[in-house]
Amino acid sequence: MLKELLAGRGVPAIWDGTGDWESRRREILDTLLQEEYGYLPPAPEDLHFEEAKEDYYSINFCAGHACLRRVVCSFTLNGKPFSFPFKAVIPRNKEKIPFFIHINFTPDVPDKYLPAEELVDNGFAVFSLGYKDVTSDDGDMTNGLAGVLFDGRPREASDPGKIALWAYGAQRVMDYAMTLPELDPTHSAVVGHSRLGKTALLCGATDERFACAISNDSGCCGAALFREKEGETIEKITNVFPFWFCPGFAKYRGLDNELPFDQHFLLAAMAPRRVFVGSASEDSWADPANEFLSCVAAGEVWEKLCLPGFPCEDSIPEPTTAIYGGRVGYQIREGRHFFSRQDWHRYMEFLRSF
Ligand code: GTR
Repeated sequence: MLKELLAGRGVPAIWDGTGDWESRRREILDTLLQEEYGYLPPAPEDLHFEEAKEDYYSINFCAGHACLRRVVCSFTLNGKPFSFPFKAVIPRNKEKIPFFIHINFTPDVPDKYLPAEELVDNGFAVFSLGYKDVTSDDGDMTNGLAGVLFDGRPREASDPGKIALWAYGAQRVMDYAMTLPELDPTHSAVVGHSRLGKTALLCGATDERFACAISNDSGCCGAALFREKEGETIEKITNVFPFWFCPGFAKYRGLDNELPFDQHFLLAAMAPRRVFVGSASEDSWADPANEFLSCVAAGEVWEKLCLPGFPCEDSIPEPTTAIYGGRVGYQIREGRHFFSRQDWHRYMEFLRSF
């Protein structure tokens, strides 16, 4: 029934299972970067990290069960220097620590969207990046990473929007995480809420070091299929937030039901790695049903790779449901657009499930 529903809506097939998945993966990623998000900047030069000295606050963080590290990342891009801060919360005296790289609205740790102590108590490390420390959330392309990259020139059709730049920042945090031997990169996830859920999916899709990408209530241009979507559409999102995307994306306004790709391409770009999508029952602007259907459509790729894809029933789930056991996972909780403790527990559960 769900497969027929998707076919009836004209959701494009991702892969026929012939040839090499990795080259097809690169093709679908290329489509998404060229048409929607813009290409991420090239690799940084002279990348280095500076850790602030521990103080009373950082030593006693989480009753001393974890250290809170304030780190500054610096590099050269486009011949110009750039730096941004982030925070790391790492359980003490542990090995093979699973971890999240959290792209957040504020640099604060803890934060309403980041129950850091609870993650530590469950054995997880978390890195948190305040997205505006990478570049502002508006059409100003002269500050932060955007300023360094564009240097005052106008953006071209496939130049990155802000989502791609925030994703690039989170990849630099991963560069730092990879230097810490106590962490377990096979249980690493990039995670974000809403616009930063869109960012987390793009970040994971374009960087194979992330074992998994997790989006919370990411909706339009995140996990949700455009076709027959409730709430936000391409026209609505590009009217208010044109700067999140590449300039060329505006040509798809009004074409949500016809465009040559859809958001299941973004989920599938994680294959053969893992992806987890979270929805909230009252978040009709994001459209939980279309976030779920996107997982159904993407799951086929893993099945064609002879891996467990998306093990769901043949119907749209009621809240509260969580689907584990495949390389694509999904959960819907009751309530509104928010990154809740309950959501975090589901994501920790997913990372524990493999
Ligand atoms: C809304 C936007 C959504 C979502 C949300 C958020 O205004 O329309 O796509 O990203 O913001 O980030 O909180």
